[in-house]
Amino acid sequence: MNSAQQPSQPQSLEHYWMPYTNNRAFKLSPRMIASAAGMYYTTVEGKKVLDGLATLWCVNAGHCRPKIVEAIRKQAGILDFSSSFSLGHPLPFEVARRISELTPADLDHVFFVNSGSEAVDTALKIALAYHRLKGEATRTRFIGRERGYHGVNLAGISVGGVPANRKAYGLMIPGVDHLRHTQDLARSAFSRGQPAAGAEFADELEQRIIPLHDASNIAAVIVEPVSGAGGVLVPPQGYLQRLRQICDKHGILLIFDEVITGFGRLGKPFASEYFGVTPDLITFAKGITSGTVPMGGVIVKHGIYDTFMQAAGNGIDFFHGYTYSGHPLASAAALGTLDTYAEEGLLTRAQTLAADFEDGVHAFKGLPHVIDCRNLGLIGAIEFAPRPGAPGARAKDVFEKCWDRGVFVRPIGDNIAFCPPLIVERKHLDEMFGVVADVVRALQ
Ligand code: PXG
Ligand code: PLP
Repeated sequence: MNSAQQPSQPQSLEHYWMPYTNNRAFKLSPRMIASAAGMYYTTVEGKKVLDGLATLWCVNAGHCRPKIVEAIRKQAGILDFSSSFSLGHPLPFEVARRISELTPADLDHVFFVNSGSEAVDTALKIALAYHRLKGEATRTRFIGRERGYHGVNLAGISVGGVPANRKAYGLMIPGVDHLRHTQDLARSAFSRGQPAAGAEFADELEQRIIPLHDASNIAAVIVEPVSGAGGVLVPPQGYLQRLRQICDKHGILLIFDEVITGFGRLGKPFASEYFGVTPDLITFAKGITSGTVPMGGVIVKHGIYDTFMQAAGNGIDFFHGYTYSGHPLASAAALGTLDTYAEEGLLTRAQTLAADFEDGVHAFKGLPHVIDCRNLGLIGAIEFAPRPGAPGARAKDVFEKCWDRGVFVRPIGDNIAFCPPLIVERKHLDEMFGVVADVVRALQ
């Protein structure tokens, strides 16, 4: 087969080691996508499937949108690749400028990478180097949070808090502590939007972690404003504000990992604006190209960028970068995506649908085995009591039956997550929640 031939079915499933997949099960019974448009996939068998998770929380503009497709197509014939290591080409400069227009005031410099995982490791390295440049080289510890997901690189899983992603990897990076997660079923199950109780979970930073390690040894706290892959946990009211205050008081950088929440998920370009809490660094990926070409990045405050510039003398200011940082195809895809978001108002569109979405998520209350419903903007989840002796089995059953009925949603432990493309319409929400509810009503 040559690259011009599109396979309808591959000749062999053997050689591709699929990521985050039960390869044996998949290869016995593959779910194979042939194409996609707007809100729907088409499988190789010709079945349409509604994309209820923006694929992996990333296809915010919907699939195969004309402006994005055209931008990539055109760029491939103009400049296929040129490095950003001491050379340049115009596109990533423009992408960075456009991003800085969307961020809170002085978050105005962007370092490009190719994924969320690389964004996280880059942000942590910036934090270390920054403190060192400021004469505070003892600030080397990081504070993550239980159930946090910060990608799969060694630093990311170290600050991350999803046990399955950590247990096989030994020591990872040292010097990491974790805040407790913010889920509190006893007080806050079935909260609509942000739970009223739980701001005090942030006090653990000041009451346990800082006294234990001393602030002078802590570089940064990294959290997702709304945790996604850890099960969609919405922060309690006042919690993020409290984290910000404590970090400020103790000279600790605050990193918001906005790989999922960035680019419109909550009805603002970034969750930082939605919550009115400004971190020192923001990591992003996914939505910057609506999933079309890999790209991610770190947005830093002016003062952080300046510190590097002033300290560098005549040399390189940051000994870090990926071959494909600022790749022309990714940058073109980003510009096509940002144009699409702007023309269609997608970065604020979640606001107009959030109430319907919330009603849809909370309509699961009272259905068999449902112990929690959570939502904010256009992200949400329902949680089942675990089937005795088989944790995760209920969500997996729901996922499989929904797929068979033409709706894609994601099982995470005993949760089903919803995160539709931002072009979603009321009729798609009805279809998605309708099919999932039918399946849940019959759930054992
Ligand atoms: N940070 C956050 C908050 C993420 O959600 C990453 C970093 C890593 O991004 P990359 O591009 O390296 O995958 C993510 C990615 C899941 C799932 O299980 C979630 C993600 C990726 C893949 C699967 O729901 N989030
Ligand atoms: N490994 C080797 C041998 C390399 O030469 C490079 C880059 O030059 C890398 C890894 C890192 O690759 P990337 O820059 O795509 O992350």
